[in-house]
Amino acid sequence: EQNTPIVVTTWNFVNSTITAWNILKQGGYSLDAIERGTSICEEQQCDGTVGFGGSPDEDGETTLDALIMDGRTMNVGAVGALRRIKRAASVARHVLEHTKHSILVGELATQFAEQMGFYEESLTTPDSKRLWLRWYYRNHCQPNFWMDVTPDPGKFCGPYSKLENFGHKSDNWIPMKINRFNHDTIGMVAIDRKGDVAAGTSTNGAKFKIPGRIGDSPIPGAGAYADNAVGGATATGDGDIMLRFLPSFLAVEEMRRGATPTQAARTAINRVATHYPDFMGAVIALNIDGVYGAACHGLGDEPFPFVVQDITMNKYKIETVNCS
Ligand code: SD4
Repeated sequence: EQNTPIVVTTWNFVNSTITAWNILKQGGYSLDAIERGTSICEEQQCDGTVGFGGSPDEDGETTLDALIMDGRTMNVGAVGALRRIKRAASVARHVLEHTKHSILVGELATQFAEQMGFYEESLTTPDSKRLWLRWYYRNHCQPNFWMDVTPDPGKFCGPYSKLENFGHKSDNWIPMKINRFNHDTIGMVAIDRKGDVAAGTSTNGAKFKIPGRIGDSPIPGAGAYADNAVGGATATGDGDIMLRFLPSFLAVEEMRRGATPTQAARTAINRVATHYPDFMGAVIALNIDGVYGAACHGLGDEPFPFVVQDITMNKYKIETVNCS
């Protein structure tokens, strides 16, 4: 008995799962489920770590990484460090559908998106500006500046003139999220009624990255991978480290060799941990029978949550896996 259609999503991105599920349950295509599911996260700025207005780079700009992979055709579309376009997942889909290429990056990916009819808009929000300002002054000024010093333009070491909306504790200071990663990518794997597997990711990457940095999320085999013959996988976590091991590809290959999804995800995570015991990350794997599993590392006592909905469930289910 197969549990397909099915969709699995990293973290607790419930709305994305519901959106994808609604497509799958009506007999829709897995690639559409992935595109729409990841897009809703971008629109709703899931957790501040997907879409516009999150993870500013060192210059304060938000850029987006996204990937979509079709396990039926083994076609891939991705964008890295996409600037000034909110809908990264859809741009990735356009790379897949309308080009013979796989990955477009930076300003030139923006140009492509515009040619495809997407419009430019700023990805900066008051929140992302405040985040950046806090980081900037912590790193460039007195260490405890944010805690106890009232801003005094004369004393600044940075470009105070840029600081309209300056977010000091006394007005609209927001605490930085310190648990978990400083970034939570959405990664999804879906199988539709026909048995077509698709996978994808979307993220605004790592906070305060060097401009130009892309993570694992837009890299096929790293952020996600799909193959109709086997299943799919997706990864989240310390992208700079994880992409060196192509954990999503590894998980799919492990399943191809007969591993269960849980074992496959564990093998992929362990491969990274062997070399980088302090890394933080998680992998979800799903096989073509609709069996899924996950593994994580470095989240401390916190379990890793992921969301599932398949044909046997009336409602999505949030599952968790312990990291040790
Ligand atoms: C990155 N892997 O850009 C992404 C971020 C992430 O959970 O997955 N966070 O490194």
